[in-house]
Amino acid sequence: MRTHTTTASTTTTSSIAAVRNLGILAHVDAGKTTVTERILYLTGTTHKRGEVHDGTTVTDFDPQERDRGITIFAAAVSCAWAGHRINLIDTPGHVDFADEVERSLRVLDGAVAVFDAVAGVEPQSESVWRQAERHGVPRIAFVNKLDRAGADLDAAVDSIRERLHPRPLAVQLPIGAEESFTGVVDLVHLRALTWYEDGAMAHGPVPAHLEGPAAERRRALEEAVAELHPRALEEFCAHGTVGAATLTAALRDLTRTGEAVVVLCGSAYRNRGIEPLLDAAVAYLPSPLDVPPTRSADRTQQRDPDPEQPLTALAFKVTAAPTGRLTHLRLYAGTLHKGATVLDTATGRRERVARILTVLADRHTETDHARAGDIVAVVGPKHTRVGATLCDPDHPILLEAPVSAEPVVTVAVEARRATDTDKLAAALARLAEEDPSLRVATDPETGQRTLSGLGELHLEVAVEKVRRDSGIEAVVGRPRVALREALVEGVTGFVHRHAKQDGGAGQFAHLVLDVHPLPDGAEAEFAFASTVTGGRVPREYVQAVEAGCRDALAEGPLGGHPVTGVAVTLTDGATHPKDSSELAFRTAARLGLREALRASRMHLLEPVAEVTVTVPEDALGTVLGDLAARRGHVRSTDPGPVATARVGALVPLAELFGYAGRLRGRTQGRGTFTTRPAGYAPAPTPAG
Ligand SMILES: Nc1nc2c(ncn2[C@@H]2O[C@H](COP(=O)(O)OP(=O)(O)OP(=O)(O)O)[C@@H](O)[C@H]2O)c(=O)[nH]1
Ligand SMILES: [Mg+2]
Repeated sequence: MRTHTTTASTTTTSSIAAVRNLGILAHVDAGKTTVTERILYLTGTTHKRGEVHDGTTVTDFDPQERDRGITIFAAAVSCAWAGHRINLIDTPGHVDFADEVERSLRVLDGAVAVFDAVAGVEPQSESVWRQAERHGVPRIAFVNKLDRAGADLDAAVDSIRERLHPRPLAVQLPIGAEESFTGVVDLVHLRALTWYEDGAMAHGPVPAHLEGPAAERRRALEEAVAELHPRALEEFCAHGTVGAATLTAALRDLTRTGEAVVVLCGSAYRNRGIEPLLDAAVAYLPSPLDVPPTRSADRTQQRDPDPEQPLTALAFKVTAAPTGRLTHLRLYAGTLHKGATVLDTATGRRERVARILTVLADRHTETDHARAGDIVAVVGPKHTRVGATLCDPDHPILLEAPVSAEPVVTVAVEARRATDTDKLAAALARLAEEDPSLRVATDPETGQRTLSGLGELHLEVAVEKVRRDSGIEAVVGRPRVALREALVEGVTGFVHRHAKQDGGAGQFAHLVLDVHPLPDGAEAEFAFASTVTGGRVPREYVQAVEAGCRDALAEGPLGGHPVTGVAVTLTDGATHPKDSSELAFRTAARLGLREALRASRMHLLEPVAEVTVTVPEDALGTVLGDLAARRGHVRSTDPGPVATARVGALVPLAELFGYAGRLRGRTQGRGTFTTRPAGYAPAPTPAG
């Protein structure tokens, strides 16, 4: 039977249970944007299939995304499938844009993790998987690119089991391989789904040559599910099998609890496997009703996904669009009407929502209201920042804002024409408002303006965006990494007496501090305790001491870098009846800890990255030599797919500037590499 599946995009259902807010997550180039593009085509949202390499996809609409062939900004699109409304966010895979993924995950209820069938689980897939795990976002897996030479579903499933989740459950069996991959056996319904060259799907019986393997795998699936799910187990024990309905229900439960990961497969590029992926997303991933109610940041208030409750929304993205400033919102409770006044809880500012838009990447459709569970964009709010809560002014609530990654790379940026200096500053500030992982500052020593971000590419894209958007040419300095300072060995019983008597009220504070490194792997970067007894230092002053210590940690003795991993204990102190004050204690702590750090043994820390280099086997020696010259520690060398070797190494970020070009040169363009942040490690002490 040949079926052309193009559902009209007008299919809507009013029920929140029929909404799916999904993210597409993966390593660079796994095919997220292509999967998204095919979903939009199949759901009738678009009428042609765009390609990443032609720069014609819906979600990679930024000119830089089109030129570079990668996703940079998370893009939201809405579509309809089988009576469900699907709000989809296509996220970037490159590690420099991980903050976009983080902000998206904050507002998603489920995700599709895409894997390359040749490469299996790649480093950044692992990172985004853990990110999703931290947010409690349930996932299904889509093993893409089954048409590629060397594609292997079983190997990809094994790598998921080894690196991500102990229970991947493949619910499909590919029909044909590589060039001749034409369809899948749906193991839940024991039927074949095959695709014609034009992308139309056909249902049919399981091909005779696959009947045996399909039955075997179905059995294995039933056993695995029965092991995890009581109702499936009951049916399995009573009848010796588990029916399709029970399997589906059990897989849904196991997906939502995170006990198992459903794995599907296909080739987005060749238009194969997308319909069952959509069906699985609808069947297994949660609706806004299936996720826990939203709680305020301080945990004192709770809102259910109910359109009748007071409006509760989170601004997860702010973008400048030709139509004006767009604030992207996830509604957690209540109904938002066009023209409404909302409260930005953190700032206390009221904002008017002039228009509400359903988003299709860079195109929008107006709507007059949005309800709990929806993802929409609004025009009107002028000052709302990323991470702000917008709510009913009569029922204020503050949601937890997404946490932004700390920038690790800094460049000096100067306008090429002196007359552009102010314009450049304004443009950079606007950019940092849209992307909180970018920071603009002024170097106190040189007076130069600096831009900090998560990597070289991040900064390059930012500067290029300013050039394209406002025509301002900038001169960019050499990238520098953000260093930190840490203790090697601290001091005990360090005495600091702060006494100032220069007319008027004096200042007096006497402190005794123990200063030690925090144990490795400690969560916090600073710990403070007081063991002072007998009220020798009143409680308010103890708090002032803690604040003063934090002040001191902003600039370490080695080079004014932030100090991390410090535990301070206030062991004793004394006050003066007239001259002691909170200010005196705060100042004393700041100066005292600064001195104590100078008296301690300290070292510099630099950011390091976990690097995975995939190179042709014959170039392995050169690449290893080069990594060593870059102070890299090679941790693993494994055979990769198709006559390649895969090297895992820990390399200081500072040594990775320009590595892309170098690797291309040394491998005649055949080597690729990916990085991900791996924290900080001791840096060599500068000579002198
Ligand atoms: N052979 C093959 N190539 C594919 C398939 N899906 C995507 N590609 C190609 O892989 C490349 C990367 O695809 P994208 O969709 O941009 O991947 P992405 O995951 O969105 O990449 P980033 O957003 O940059 O992380 C493009 O050249 C696609 O045409 C597939 O199923 N088979
Ligand atoms: Mg993409």
